[in-house]
Amino acid sequence: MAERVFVAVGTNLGNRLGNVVEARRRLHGVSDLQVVATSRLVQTPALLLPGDLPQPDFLNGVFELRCALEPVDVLRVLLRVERSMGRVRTSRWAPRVIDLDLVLFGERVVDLPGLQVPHPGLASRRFVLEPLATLAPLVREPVSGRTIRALLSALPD
Ligand code: A4P
Ligand code: MG
Repeated sequence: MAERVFVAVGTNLGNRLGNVVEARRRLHGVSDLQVVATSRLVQTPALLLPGDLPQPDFLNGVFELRCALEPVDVLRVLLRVERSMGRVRTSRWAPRVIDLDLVLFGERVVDLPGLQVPHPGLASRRFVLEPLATLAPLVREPVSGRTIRALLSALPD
C-alpha cells in the first residue's frame, strides 16, 4: 500500500482560508500526486522567534497526500507551489502567504542538508499535531515510535 504522506500548511497573510484552498488545488493538480484528505483547520497565534515583531494569527492545517514520488521530489513540489503562490523568503519565521512543510512520509526517516523528515518541529507543535490528529491519530512518528495522539497529549498546555 502507498505510504501515508502528510504536509502541514500554514498561512498568516492575505486571505488565509483562500490560501489553504488554493494550495490544495495546486498540489492536487501535480501529476503522480493526489490530496486525499484535509484536516480540520485551526487558527493559532504566531509562534515567534525572540525579538520578532508581532504577526497576524496563522491558519494551520494538514493535507494527506498519496503519491508515487520520493520525499525530495515532494519537497520540490511544495517549494514550487509556495513560490507560485507568491511566497517571498525574507527572514526565518517571517509572515507568509503559504508555508508547506513535509511532516511525515510513512515511517521513513530522511536527514539531508535541505530535508528532514519527520519535520523537526512536529513533536513540539500543537498547531501541527492537533490538525494531524484529526486525520491520523494512530500513525507513528518513526523516530520516537509514539503515535500522533500520544505526542499531542504529551504537550504542555
Ligand atoms: N526543510 C527541511 N526539512 C523540511 C521539511 N520536512 N519540510 C528546508 C519543508 N521544508 C524543509 O524552510 C526553510 C528550508 O527548510 C526549506 O527550504 C527546506 O529546504 P522555509 O519554509 O523557507 O523557512 P521557514 O518556514 O521560515 O523556517 P522553518 O524553520 O522551516 O520554520 P517552520 O517550521 O516552517 O515554522 N506559528 C504558527 N502559529 N503557525 C505556523 O505555521 N510557522 C512558523 C515557521 C513560525 N511560527 C508559526 C508557524
Ligand atoms: Mg517551511
